[in-house]
Amino acid sequence: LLDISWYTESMRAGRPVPILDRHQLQEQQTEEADVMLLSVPSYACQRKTTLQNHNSVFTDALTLLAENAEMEDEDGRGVAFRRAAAVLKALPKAVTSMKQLNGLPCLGDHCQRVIRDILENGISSEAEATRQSERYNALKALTGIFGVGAKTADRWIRDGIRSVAMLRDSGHALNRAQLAGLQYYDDINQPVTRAEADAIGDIVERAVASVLPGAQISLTGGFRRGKLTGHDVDFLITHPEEGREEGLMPKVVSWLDSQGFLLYQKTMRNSYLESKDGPARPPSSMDRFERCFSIFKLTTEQKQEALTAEAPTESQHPESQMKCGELKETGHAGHKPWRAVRVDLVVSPISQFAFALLGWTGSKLFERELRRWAGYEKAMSLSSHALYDNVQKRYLRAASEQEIFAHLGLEYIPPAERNA
Ligand code: DCT
Ligand code: MG
Repeated sequence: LLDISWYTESMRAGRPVPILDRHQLQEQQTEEADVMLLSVPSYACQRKTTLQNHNSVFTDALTLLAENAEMEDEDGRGVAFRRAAAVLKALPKAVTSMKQLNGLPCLGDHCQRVIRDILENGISSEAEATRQSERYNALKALTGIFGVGAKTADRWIRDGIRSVAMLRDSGHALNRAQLAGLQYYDDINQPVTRAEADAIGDIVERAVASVLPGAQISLTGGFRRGKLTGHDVDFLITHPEEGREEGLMPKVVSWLDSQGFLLYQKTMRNSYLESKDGPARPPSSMDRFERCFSIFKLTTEQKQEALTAEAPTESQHPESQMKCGELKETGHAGHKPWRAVRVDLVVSPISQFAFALLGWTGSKLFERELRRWAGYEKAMSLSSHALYDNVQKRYLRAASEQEIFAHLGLEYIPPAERNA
C-alpha cells in the first residue's frame, strides 16, 4: 500500500513519484482513510466503548470462543478473545475487509482467522462447531447453575453428566448454593430487565433506610453502564460517615429475610485491611468487602409498582409490599406470580467508595484493562479498595471516579462508555 502523505508531500516538493491515475489514487486514499479511521488505543480503558456495536457478527463469534475458553478454565485464551472482541466493539463502523485490521491492537493470528472466515463465508466455522459441540453445551448448561464453576462442571461431565436434568437424577452431593441454583435454574437463566432491577432497587433502598438511615445505595454492574438486561443486579452500599457502614450487611440481610424477599443468601465479612492487604498483595481481589450473594424473590406486583411509581394507580396499597412471603411457590394457571433474581450486595466504607464504584461498574474486561494499565504503564496497583503508587510508595486517595482516572493519567470514561 502506498503511503499517501509521502506521495502528496513528494509531489509538492517536485520529487519523482510513481504515476497513478485519478481512480487509482482515489481508491488508495479511500483504503488509507479506512485504515486511519480504524485505529484505536491498545488498552480498553483508553477507549470509549458504548453499547452500539457495529461489529456484532464478529464479536458474537469471538465472545462465544471466549466463553468456551473460560468454561474450559483457559483464562489466557479467554482474555485474548475478549480483548479482540473489545477492539472491534470500539470501532466506529463495520469491518468489511481484512486490510482495515492493519495496525489494530490485540488481534492475534487466531482472532484474525475467525474474522477472515466470517468476511469470506458469513460465519465462523470454529464458533459454529463450538456452538454445536456436546461438550460446549454441557459446560454451558452446568456452569449456568448458580454456584457451579468450570472445574465442577468438568468433573461432572467426566462422570457422564451432560445436562441439568441428568444432574438432578444423578444423586450427586450439592452444596447449598448449587441446590438453590438448581431450584431456580430457569428463572436465573432468564435475563433480568431494567424494570426488575429498579423494583429490586426500591426494595434494597427500603431495607437500607430502615436499618441505617442516611446510608446510600448505588446501582452498579451492567445496569449502571446502560445495559437493558443483565444476568444479575449489583448494588453498592455506603454511608457518608466513615465507620457507620460497619456491620450493616447482616442487618440489611436480616431485614430482607424477615420480609420474605430472600430465597438464598450467603454473606461474607469485610476482610480488607490496608496494612495487611496493601502494596505487598496483588491488587485483584473483588471479594474483600462485606458482600452478599443472594437470590431475590420478586413478585409481579413489586415489578408493577416500580413501573408505575411515577403514576400511582388504585391497585397500589402499602400492604401489597409485604405479601411476597405469603405467596405460594407453585403459582396459578401454570405460571407463578414471582421470579427469582440474582442480586449482589456490597458494602464499602466511604473512604473506598470511589474505588468500589469504579471496580463494580465493569465491564469485567474494562476493569482488567484498568488494572493492567495501572501496573504496566504507571507502576501503580489498583483494586476495588485503593490505588497504590509503587514508586512513591504511598496510597493515592480519591473521592470520585474522575479523580482515579486523573491519578492514572487517563481521560475520564463515563460508565456508558465502559462497555468493553
Ligand atoms: N467484576 C470484575 N471482575 C470479576 C467479577 C466482577 O471486575 N471477576 C466487576 C465488573 C462488573 C461487576 O463486578 C459486576 O459483575 P457482573 O454482574 O458479573 O457483570 P455485569 O457487567 O454486571 O454483567 P451482567 O449485566 O450480566 O450482570
Ligand atoms: Mg451484573
